[in-house]
Amino acid sequence: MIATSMKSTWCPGCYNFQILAAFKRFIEGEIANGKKREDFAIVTGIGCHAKIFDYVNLNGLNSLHGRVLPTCLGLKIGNPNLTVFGFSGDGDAYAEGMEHLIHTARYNSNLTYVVHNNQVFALTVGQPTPTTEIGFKDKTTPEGVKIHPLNPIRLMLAAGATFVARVYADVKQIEYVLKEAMKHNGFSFVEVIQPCLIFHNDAGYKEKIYSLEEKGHDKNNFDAAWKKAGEFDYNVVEKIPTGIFYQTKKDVFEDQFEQLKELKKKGIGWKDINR
Ligand SMILES: Cc1ncc(C[n+]2csc(CCOP(=O)(O)OP(=O)(O)O)c2C)c(N)n1
Repeated sequence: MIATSMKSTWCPGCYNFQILAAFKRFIEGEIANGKKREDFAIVTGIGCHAKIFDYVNLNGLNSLHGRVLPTCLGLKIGNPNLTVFGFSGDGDAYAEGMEHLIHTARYNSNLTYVVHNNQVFALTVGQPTPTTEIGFKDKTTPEGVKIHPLNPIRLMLAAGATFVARVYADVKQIEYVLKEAMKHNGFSFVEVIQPCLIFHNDAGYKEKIYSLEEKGHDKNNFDAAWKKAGEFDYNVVEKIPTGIFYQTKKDVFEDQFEQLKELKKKGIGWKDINR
């Protein structure tokens, strides 16, 4: 069973439930196709998103705020054969964890990073993050946000990420992109637009979503990806492209060190580690 018996403490109707459902379906599918639970590891940061750790029966670490990616990297160095998934909120990924995000994209370690982007620090009751729109008000920012938000898709393209995707919090879309991300040999960045029903008004986002694939976007074309990434600046919501913006091949971190290559060949598993 991939589900745990933990009672969920997410708000009723939270879109994190969609991410959890998609991830569980994806893992169950992989297990049905012959993978073992022990082949996977998950790492989470701190925040509402991080509770996914309690609801999925897989090995891993509920780590520190902003430190998901170095923890994922550590797991890959310890056992390069593990299939590793990291989960962060937008605060976790783009504020506290920003330096790790850039360098992990640059390293191109073979792992998948899922960012639950609700455009607020939700667990600490709704402070603005680097992707909050101008004018957003809360108790810490009574005059409203004045600084233009960051565009994480463009950031990832610029940092050299080899798989860059954004999806809406829809179970089918997430499951599809997780499968593609897992097949990809390198760092896969997957942002999920995850409306926060309590602290961020995302009304109307769903109507602005469109699929890059359906519009014939060429995911191997960097310039086309850059252009598409500019269509939604996280500030003004006119249209939100979703799907795989960019995918390319580049040397993978784990394949560039003799010791890691040897570990990979040996195929170490939990048996060897527990000895
Ligand atoms: C180093 C550090 N700074 C701040 C905090 C306080 N803190 C706990 S959860 C949280 C907000 C998390 O927001 P986000 O990463 O966007 O995740 P969400 O709750 O929205 O899913 C913060 C700031 C912390 N635990 N550790």
